[in-house]
Amino acid sequence: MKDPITVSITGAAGQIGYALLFRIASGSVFGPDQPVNLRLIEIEPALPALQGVVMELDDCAFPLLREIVPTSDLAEGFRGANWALLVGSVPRKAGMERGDLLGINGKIFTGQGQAIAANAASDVRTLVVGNPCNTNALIAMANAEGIPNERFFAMTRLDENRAKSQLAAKAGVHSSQVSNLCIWGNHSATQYPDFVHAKIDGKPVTEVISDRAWLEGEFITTVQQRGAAIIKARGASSAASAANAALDTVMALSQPTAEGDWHSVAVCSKGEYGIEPGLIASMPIRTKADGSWEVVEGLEIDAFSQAKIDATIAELKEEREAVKDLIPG
Ligand code: NAX
Repeated sequence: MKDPITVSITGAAGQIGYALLFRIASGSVFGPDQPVNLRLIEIEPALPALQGVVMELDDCAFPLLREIVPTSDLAEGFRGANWALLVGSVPRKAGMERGDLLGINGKIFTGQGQAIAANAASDVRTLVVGNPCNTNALIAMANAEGIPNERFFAMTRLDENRAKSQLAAKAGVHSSQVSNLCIWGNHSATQYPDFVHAKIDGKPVTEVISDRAWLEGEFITTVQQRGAAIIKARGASSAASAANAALDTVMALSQPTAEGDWHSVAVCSKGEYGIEPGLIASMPIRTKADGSWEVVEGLEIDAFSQAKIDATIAELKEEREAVKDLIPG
């Protein structure tokens, strides 16, 4: 049996946490021979609810689950973490401006970045799910001295999965036949789901779906607004699909990407595609056999796509400006 892997999860008593933990503990993420330790981090008022989740984890008697540590202490919560999944954050409430939310949540991620740097395992990788996830990841990264920038990620996989599902439905195929779907930029309503490079059964989507007006219009807005549509229908924000996408991201970053394909995740730009270095922006990513990753370079960006990418990158710059006091140096 392998040594256990340690996964720290913030917001573990929340709805995404509830949909995440049991799949990790069951072995369906890290494999049937990989024992797991869970370190579950919550704010103090949520510790009783978290205790209930721990009781349920106990009641599953998962063979691979070694240790469960529920805590509100960040040092204890991130101790020895190989993966840190930062899900917890404060939801936007009525009357709150976007800038207020950035400020409130930003403060959470300075402390978490510092605690990860001080306590996690030397190979720790951090995936931020809590919104605004790109900018929260930027803050955590900037405050995690000594951890390489390439180990910080923000989740856009839910957007990728949503886009694949929309394209598949329009083309009358299964979503598994859609590949090379890149979400560019911010996980927000400005994101650009790139249909130009996406493929269906290896053919450009634009050859399979001739309705260009739909691709440039309804397709993009449906993906951008899908979160709001789920809230309207369900009365609560996406949870199971978000948890599923977080686990898809962890798995996509843990195993080599299929030849010729890529996956979407927001990473720290080094200037690829003219995106300002240092921003956490979603791009097409390939995971290599040695476990490292690279941005897929050399894609030709047409004028339509460039305008969309410029808009979402401009928003990321505005967000960074709004939290500049939380970014050291
Ligand atoms: P919930 O409100 O159900 O759960 C959040 C949990 O985080 C709560 O239990 C709360 O006590 C905890 N929390 C708050 N501050 C914390 C802190 N400082 N440390 C530790 N825990 C803390 O929200 P849920 O539906 O689970 O969503 C979590 C986050 O995911 C939200 O920010 C949400 O906006 C974001 N999402 C991100 C998505 C993405 O694609 N990147 C999609 C889904 C989701 O909307």
